[in-house]
Amino acid sequence: MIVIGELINSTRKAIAQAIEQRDEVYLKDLARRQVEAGAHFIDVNAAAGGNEIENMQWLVELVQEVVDVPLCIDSPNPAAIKVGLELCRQKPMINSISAENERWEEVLPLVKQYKTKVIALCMDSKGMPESVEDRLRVADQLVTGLTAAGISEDDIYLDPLVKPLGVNHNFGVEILESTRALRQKYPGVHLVSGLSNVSYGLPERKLLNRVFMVMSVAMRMDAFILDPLDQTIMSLLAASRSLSGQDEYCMDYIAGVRAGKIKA
Ligand code: THG
Repeated sequence: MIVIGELINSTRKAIAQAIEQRDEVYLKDLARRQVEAGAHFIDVNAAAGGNEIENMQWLVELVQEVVDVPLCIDSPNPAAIKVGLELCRQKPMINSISAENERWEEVLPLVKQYKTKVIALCMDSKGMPESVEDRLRVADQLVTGLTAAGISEDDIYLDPLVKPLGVNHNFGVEILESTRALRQKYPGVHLVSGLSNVSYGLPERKLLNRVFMVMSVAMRMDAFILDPLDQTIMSLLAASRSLSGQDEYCMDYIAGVRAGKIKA
């Protein structure tokens, strides 16, 4: 199970402000705490406000001063992704490529040049996926294209693109069914989602995010972009991992409980 810590994202007001003010203490602390809480990658997004290129460079260096985990370089702008990758000390992940023509053409060369892992969004030039079938069709283009370009399945993280349940009551089921179908079709690729989109606009969002994570693990999703400082979601993730056959003799679960990291 792979955890991508989502908190250093400039779409959050506190982060945009901290980047703007060059608040090293706050941002370093957030990086450190996410890793201590169990994040395997730190997502770094500096896209909001101006000077994205400069901000990305500053942020990537800053985060690497305090943590040893690889980064997930998150930007709509390929030029910003490139400067971020250039500074990474460990094999990074790109967030993200998609089957949109321009995005594909601009990001694929970066995946190849920097030998990165990559999140591949199940969307194409027609826009967001509207059904399970849309996701399967686009996923096929993505996996075929990426593997043809020499990218190994282990470096591909398909993202079915979670949409808000508050907009349509079927959006949760659509993702769960997509996840199951994608796993069946591509046993060797990773499946990732940004959980918090599901709860957008609804009350008690953490409750929905947590339960959706557990349901997604049951469908064999194996990576999540989430808030690792939510101890409850991290405990549920560990329990879900054991319950879905990924923790022999429940060794990791038992060790986590003994260490005080996993709590009911
Ligand atoms: N897939 C991929 N990347 C993604 C997403 C995805 N990146 C963005 C997003 N979805 C996941 N990342 C975050 C980061 C922070 C927050 C939510 C998702 C967050 N939001 C606050 C909230 O939800 O209450 C609001 C902002 C604030 O704090 O000001 O913290 O699906 N590939």
